[in-house]
Amino acid sequence: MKTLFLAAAAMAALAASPAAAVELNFSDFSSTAGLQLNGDAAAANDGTRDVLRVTPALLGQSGSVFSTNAITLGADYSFSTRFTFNFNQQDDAFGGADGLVFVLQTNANSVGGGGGGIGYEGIPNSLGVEFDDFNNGSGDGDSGNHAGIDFNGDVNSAFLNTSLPFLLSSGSDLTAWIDYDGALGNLQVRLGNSLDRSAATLLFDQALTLDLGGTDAFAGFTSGTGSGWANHDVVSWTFRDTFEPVISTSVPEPANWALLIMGFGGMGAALRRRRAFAAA
Ligand SMILES: [Ca+2]
Ligand SMILES: [Ca+2]
Repeated sequence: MKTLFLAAAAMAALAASPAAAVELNFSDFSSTAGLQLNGDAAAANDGTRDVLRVTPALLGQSGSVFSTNAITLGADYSFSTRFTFNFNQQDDAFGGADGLVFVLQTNANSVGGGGGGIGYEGIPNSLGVEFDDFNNGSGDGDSGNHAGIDFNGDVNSAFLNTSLPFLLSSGSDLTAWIDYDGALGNLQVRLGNSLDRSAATLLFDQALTLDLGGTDAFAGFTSGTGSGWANHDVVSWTFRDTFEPVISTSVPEPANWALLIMGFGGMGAALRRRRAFAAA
């Protein structure tokens, strides 16, 4: 009975939370249905996982991936996204280049260029949030390990964070959360080494009013390599057309309720064990 009550409470909590009208959700990229892959971008297997390789570890590559269809955002452009990424197989001379950019733009599902521009340079009517592991000079804050908020295809970032808590080119998975609350006019970017948003580091908490010149937007990623290179892999990705930060690993499917209920049961058992331990 207690288990049933907890499950009912969890369902009520889910029903009360705001629902995105459009949600792209890729737990992996065994299928890229719904995505337009451009240039050197391709689905790939990294040895254990099916990933979205926006650029491969080769000289002078450029790639982009966008939602095939435009996503109609609200007038205030609110959105939330989370993605896990991995830069690997860096070149020996430069230790990897040039990085990955999350891009929201209103042009087409096929835009994007290469090199130091990280595939983002020259895309008008766009927001780019870049994770850049190659120092191209002052526009990069003279940093080879930084994040930036970019507008309209300009890789000289409007806002920079050169104190990242992790090395982008370490070869380990990192997860980014980008949440734009258009009603408040506030963009937050987080970076963590797990799927726990609450444990991630807040890189940007930036007041800004987004204007993409239209509300039918394509969401996706760009990347580029030059004389230095790496595989720039997106491992998983969720995008929502509302401000609705991705907190949990996923919203449970009906088939997973049994597992969830077992989980609640397990939690109760753990609590009981803890109480017993504390009392001892
Ligand atoms: Ca750079
Ligand atoms: Ca940069």
